This record gives sequence, C-alpha cells and structure tokens, in this order.
Amino acid sequence: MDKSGFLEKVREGAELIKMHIELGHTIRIISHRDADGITAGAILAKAIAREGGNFHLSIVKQLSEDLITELANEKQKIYVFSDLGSGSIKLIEKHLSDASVVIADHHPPEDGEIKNDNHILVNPTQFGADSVRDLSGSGVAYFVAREINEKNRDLSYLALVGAVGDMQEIDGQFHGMNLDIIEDAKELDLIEIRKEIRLYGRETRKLYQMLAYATNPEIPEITGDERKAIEFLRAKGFDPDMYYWQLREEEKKRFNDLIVIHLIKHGAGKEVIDRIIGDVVLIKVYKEGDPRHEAREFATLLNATGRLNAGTLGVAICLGDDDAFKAALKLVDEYKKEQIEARKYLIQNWNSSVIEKENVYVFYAGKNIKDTLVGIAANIAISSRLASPEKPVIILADSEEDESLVKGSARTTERALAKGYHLGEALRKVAEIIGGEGGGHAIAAGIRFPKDKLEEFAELINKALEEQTNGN
Ligand SMILES: [Mn+2]
Repeated sequence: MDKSGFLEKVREGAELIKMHIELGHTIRIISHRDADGITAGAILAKAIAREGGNFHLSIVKQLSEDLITELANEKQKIYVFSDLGSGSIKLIEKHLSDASVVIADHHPPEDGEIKNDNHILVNPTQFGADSVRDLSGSGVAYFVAREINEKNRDLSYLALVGAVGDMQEIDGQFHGMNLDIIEDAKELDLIEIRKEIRLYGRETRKLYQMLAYATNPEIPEITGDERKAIEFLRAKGFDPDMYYWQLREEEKKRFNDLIVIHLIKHGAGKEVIDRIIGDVVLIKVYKEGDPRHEAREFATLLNATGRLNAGTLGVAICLGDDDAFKAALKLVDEYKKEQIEARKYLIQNWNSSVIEKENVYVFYAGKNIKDTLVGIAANIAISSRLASPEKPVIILADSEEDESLVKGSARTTERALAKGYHLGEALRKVAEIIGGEGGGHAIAAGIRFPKDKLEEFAELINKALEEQTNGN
C-alpha cells in the first residue's frame, strides 16, 4: 500500500481537528459501537482532551440519514466519524455541508468521492490497503491521534485491541499498518506479542472451560462437554482448574502441542492448524488474569458494552476507568443470566406457543424475553434444535420502548438460504404491508410492527418467504 499517501491524508485530518481545537470548538465524535469503534472513539477523545480541547462522543450502531440530520441540528463546527462514515459520504455531504468533517474509517467507500473542501476522508483502502487485515478503524484513529501529538503513541495498545476486535489477525498474524502500531507499542513496552494458542479465555477461563467452550475452532469431541474436557486434561497431566496464563513456559508449549495434535488426529484442515497457534497480544498495562491483559478478551468486553447500548462505558474502560470496568463486568454477568432465562423460557414454551408454517416458525414471547434478546433467542431455537435448520425462525417480543409495538428477529442457516430465502427482504416487505419497519441480511434480520398485527404477521411472512423460494 501507499503508506506515505495515507499518512499525508492522516496529517490533513489531524490538522483540521487541531485547528478546531485551537478555535475552541467542540469536536463532535461519532464512532461505531463494536470494539474497534469504541477503542477508536477512546483514542480520539483522549487525544483531543490532551490538547485541551472539548469533545462530545457518541457510540452508535450505524449511521442513518436520521442520525446525520440530528447531528446537523446540533450545528457543530466539526464532526469526526470514526470506524464508520465511508458508506455515507453523500449523506454527510448533503446534511453537514457547512461544517468541517473528518471521516476516519477503514471500510471501503461506497458512494463516491468527497467534493466538499472542508470534508476529509482518511481511509487506508484508498491507498491500496485491505480493510479486513491491514488496518482497523482504531488504527486509523491511532494514526490521526499520533499526528495530533507524538505523546499519543501510548494509546497504541488500544488500537491493537480494536484491531483484534475486528479480527484483523484472523489467519494467525498481523499484517499491513497494524505492524507499525505494534512497533510503536513495543517501543514503549506496552505490549508483548506471543505465539500462543488462540483459544478464547487465556486470562479468565479455566483450562477445561477454554476447551469446552471453544468455538473457533471447535475442539472435536471436547467442545460442548465440560466433563470430557476435564478428563482429557487430567489424562494429559494438566490441572483443569488452572488458567492458561498460570502455566509455566514449557507447560504452555506442551498444552499447545496437545491441542494441535488432537486437531490433526481429528482431521482438521491445514488452515485451522496454521492459525490455532499465532499472534496473541498481551497488554502489559494490566495484570495477568485481568481480561484487559489479553486483547481478545479486552475486545470481547468492549463489544459487550456496545451491544448492551453502553458503548460509552466501554470508552471509559479504554480510558482506564476502573469503576467503568467493574460496572461492565456486572452488566455482562446480568446479560448472561438473562440469556439463560430466555433459553429456559424458549425451551419450556416452544411446543405450546410456536406457530409453524411451511416456510417459517413464529414464536411470540410477550414480555418473557427481552426485546434486546430476540436475535439470540432465535439462534438458540436453531442451535438447541427446537427448530429445524431448514426453516427460518422469528422470535417476537413486546417492545420495551413502546407498549403498542412488538420487536422481532429472524435467523436461519446457510442450508435454508440455499432454498432462496432472504430474511431481510421478506421482513421489509411484510413491514410495509402492516405498517412497521423491517430489513437486514439474508441470514439475519429484524422487524418492528404494531402489536395488533400479530395475527396477520405469521401468514404474511410465510407467504413472503414462499414467494422467494418460487423465484428460484
Ligand atoms: Mn472496524
């Protein structure tokens, strides 16, 4: 990639932000609500605060025209979009034409080029970078922050947490400009990169949990079975209750080899083997055994705050706030309990309440499942085999915001998609008929509509899905 071209854009963006700081303007930051966006927002916020500037930060799920209009009504002098915005260049131009704008993002721009002189796109994909492996949104924010002030090099580890959150090292190693960030972080002795087993839970899962809950990859004959995991570990001379971080160096090696050999024995492909041992980022700012000590666990916690609409809590964690950290752990814990409750309700009431049609299952949970959990509930219905994987599942619950509405999520499997289903399209269509809002991806989608249309809904969605299969 053309690194110097990118860094030139970074400089333009940083200069514009600095100018507005000097003018005393509030820097309005809008960042994405995943770990990458949260770390990006934290990096920018910290950099601005260090210059003595004011900022106002929002963590959002996505950038809609409604949101951009709302932002425009704030009449700020400068807006910084981070880890998003590249897909909304035209909308931003339309509504924020009088303001300065910096879009610091790594997603490939979709809708044309910036024409406004006061709008700057800082995006590595325009200089030949691959958005999924060469640099994340937090990485872009980091380079902007570093350009604002060299001091901000100490935020490099946060950029790496974001990169890991975006799975930039999915093949087992870092690439592109992520390597420059690693260099900065190492120079300041903030991180260590180790070649270790890349199973989740290095810091906070006991060895047997690490294996029993492993999903990426699954450990054949062990994942999903705690007892088997314990037996397996004992047979090989490991204490199942220990944590990976507690193992001595040679024990770590032996553990790594054990898993690799087990996977090979069970016919795992070369790709799986190649990436099971790879780059693991350890953050020296935190102690071993703390989820913030390992980048993937740190990122997972931040992702959870985002999904629970507490993204600014995630930002506070990034800025080193220990109370925020404790509050987030509590939040995640409660969320897990709610998931367990939702699962229980679903299993106990599935047979009596589900409406099964030729092309869909519809399950209305009322207030028994929280409207924030309907997507997870739909996945549970499939994974626990309440529903056939051949047929889409829709779980509906009463909206917590508006008594008169229900909120629903639809989920299905690749296998069902082969029949021609597109859940997002189907929900959008039905929502238009019954006066709601719906849409999303082929495999996962959502809808909101008036509660009094519940009865019609099952029939309509079945018909909409039916038509999709006929179209094939
Ligand atoms: Mn990202």
